[in-house]
Amino acid sequence: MTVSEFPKQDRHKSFYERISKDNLSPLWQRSHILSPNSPAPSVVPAHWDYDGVVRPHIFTAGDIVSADEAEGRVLILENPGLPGSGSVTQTLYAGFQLVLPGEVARAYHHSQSAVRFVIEGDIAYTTAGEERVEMNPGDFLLAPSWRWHEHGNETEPMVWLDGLDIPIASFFSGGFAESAKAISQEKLRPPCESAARYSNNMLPVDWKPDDRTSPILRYPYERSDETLRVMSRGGEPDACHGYKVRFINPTTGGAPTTTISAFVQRFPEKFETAMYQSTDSTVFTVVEGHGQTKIGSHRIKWKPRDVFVAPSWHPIVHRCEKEATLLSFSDRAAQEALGIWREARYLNRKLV
Ligand code: GTQ
Repeated sequence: MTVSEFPKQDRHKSFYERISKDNLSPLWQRSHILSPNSPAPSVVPAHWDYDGVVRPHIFTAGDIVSADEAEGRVLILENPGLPGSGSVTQTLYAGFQLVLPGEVARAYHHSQSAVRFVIEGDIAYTTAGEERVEMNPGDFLLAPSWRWHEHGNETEPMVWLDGLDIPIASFFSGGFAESAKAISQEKLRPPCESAARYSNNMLPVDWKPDDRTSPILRYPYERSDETLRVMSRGGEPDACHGYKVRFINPTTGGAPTTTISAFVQRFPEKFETAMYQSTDSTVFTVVEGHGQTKIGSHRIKWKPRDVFVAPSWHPIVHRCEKEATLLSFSDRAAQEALGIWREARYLNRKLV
């Protein structure tokens, strides 16, 4: 019996079986993978309650493993929609890192870029490249690709949220890391030198960047707070975002790293945002205030130091009673560089 003599169903099936042995597959059976009507992420909305859940766990980790033993005492935030992946979104990794007083977390560099938001603790420090910077709650910090970095702490326990583009580097099979002997602290430039060199509306006269990442390693919360205070005194909040700014590489005006964008936003008292969606899945952390965010059909109630995730293209509505401030990061920089990023704004539930 030849294939054309089989009943139609069987004829298709036997054809598919035959071509699969030759590593071929019919697109017409799988066109949804190429052209879904809108993004269909596996990432799901998720929430980490810091004080009630994460804090007790990470301090237990502090009791049972040393920073050396753990090579960085970090609890990974794994998205429940991506079990086993070690990823918080399809493209980003996030982890809570605890550094206890007297500890130094190993010196390290890697092709992946890291951003950090300080969640709790008094002054700790991190070095990246040639500079040592202080870390305080609400600060946004960078460890750009291939810059050596280590973290140390002299006062009280500090916890920060790490955000890295590990899944992006893995996707391109471009993940490399090396560890080093301790960074010699004496050779480092004094703290905040890079802020004076590169973010005072001036640049050293013949300075040329090595890459597209920001030479600024610390964006202190006092500066973010000042900007948001001035903006909220002087104008109306954006319907979808409240008062929102993006952290930039001041030498280009672009995102601080080539892959990760980071933001801080403030909602005035009793504010409810208009519905918004964008293709970048976003990780939020709460600096101040209580509120809730509707993400698709999920409702997440948040408070200071919590972390939550809004997946790509899920409609988002934030609401708060008292004034609230959120930090966030996403892969928008990578998507914009690749021409993929898209957003939609709605007023009174109508696309505008
Ligand atoms: O600080 O370089 O949470 O390499 C995970 C991997 C932090 C870091 C993490 C890392 C780092």
